Amino acid sequence: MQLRAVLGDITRADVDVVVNAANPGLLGGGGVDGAIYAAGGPSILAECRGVTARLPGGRLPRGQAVATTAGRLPARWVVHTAGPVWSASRDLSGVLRSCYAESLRVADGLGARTVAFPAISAGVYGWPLDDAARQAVAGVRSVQAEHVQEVRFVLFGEEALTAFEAALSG
Ligand code: AR6
Repeated sequence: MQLRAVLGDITRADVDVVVNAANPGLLGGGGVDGAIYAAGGPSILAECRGVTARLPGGRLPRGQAVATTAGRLPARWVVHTAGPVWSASRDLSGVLRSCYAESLRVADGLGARTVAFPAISAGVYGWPLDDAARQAVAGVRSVQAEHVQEVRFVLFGEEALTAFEAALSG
């Protein structure tokens, strides 16, 4: 599995699976989530409603992942995962690594060859970028994928790119 980091808008990524930095309700929001729903069209939200209706309490636990189709995005599927909100007093890094590992497992189960990830939890959820990048790389590397050949971190801004390049070379 090849891992690389690039600058770009994840909604435009030419990959089989785009991972969404969602929230447990899966009903949309800002950041990556808002951009995916806006660019992909209403079918993604409609599928998410069906998914949450089958989940206990109507919520996706943080660190887990579920797939929908991708509407009008270039990707075939969106894998939705809810990251942890940054906490200075509690170590939730295992939950963040799990977002990457579980999303990759779901993507691999669909037969995806290419997967694009954003910097989960590093926006609205406030996770410091350098550590978010380290957890991302560790989470992806913890999985032995059968089908996925390329994991692409698609990032907003030079600061994020630098953080992910450092994590990838570490
Ligand atoms: N392509 C690539 N990266 C992006 C894009 C994009 N189109 N848009 C933002 N980023 P965030 P979170 C970067 O806030 O922290 C939503 O309301 C952004 O600069 O999208 O996990 C959800 O519904 C940052 O580096 O995700 C949840 O409630 C990174 O992607 C909550 O926000 C992640 O930022 C999730 O917060």
